[in-house]
Amino acid sequence: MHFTYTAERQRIAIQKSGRLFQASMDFLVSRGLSFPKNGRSLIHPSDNFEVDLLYLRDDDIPEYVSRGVADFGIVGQNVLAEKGIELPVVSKLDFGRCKLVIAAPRNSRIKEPRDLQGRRIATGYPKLLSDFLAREGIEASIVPISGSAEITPELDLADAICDIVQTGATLEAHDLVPLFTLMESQAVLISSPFAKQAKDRFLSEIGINSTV
Ligand code: PRT
Ligand code: ZN
Repeated sequence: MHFTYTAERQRIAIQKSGRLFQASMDFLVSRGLSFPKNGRSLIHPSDNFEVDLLYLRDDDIPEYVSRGVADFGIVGQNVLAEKGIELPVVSKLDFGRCKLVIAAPRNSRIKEPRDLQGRRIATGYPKLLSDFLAREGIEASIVPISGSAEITPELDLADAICDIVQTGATLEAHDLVPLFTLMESQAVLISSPFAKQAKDRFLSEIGINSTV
């Protein structure tokens, strides 16, 4: 299938699969958009709006939106902040709530952030962690990983971790204790900096007022 891009046709980037996928779909459906059930190619046209969904890794959503390849995106504030890409936030969406925390093993001597001096911290959020350490004047070694940070202290890859927590069950399961919250996060609707009029028209058609 070939898609002809017109200024009026809106592209919305959402997570292809994972924790935000279903809630993102539910949100769009709640605004009146409908999508035929046939398969999930990477571009999914709506059958009642001039809208295509783009299914992406959540980490790629800010880049696509900042370049105007997608007009809108739904992504966690944690991912947006880690990418360091400044984009207009149309609305907070009140799902995907979580926290980015630093945690250390219960039996470790690390009890507060300054105890991290000279230690190794595993994280999938190296930018947010290094910003925090710089602000606090702490020199620590960041061990960049892309997931499962909770396992790294018991494997002696790191002395502490900086990762997302929701219920706290995963920290608990690995005998880790949260020391400090770097940020609270929820899913947000972000918008590209281009073609503002067409986007505003679309937002008013689906009854969204910018709340941020
Ligand atoms: O494949 P893709 O790159 O798109 O997905 P992903 O694996 O990077 O992300 P995914 O689907 O795990 O999460 C997408 C977004 O959901 C995150 O960026 C957050 O904004 C949000 N979110 C909400 C969470 C959680 N809750 C969450 N609990 N993201 C991850 N977790 C993980 C966390 O990393 C940890 O391993 O769940 C574990 C902790 O959960 P609790 O409940 O045991 O504390
Ligand atoms: Zn991701």
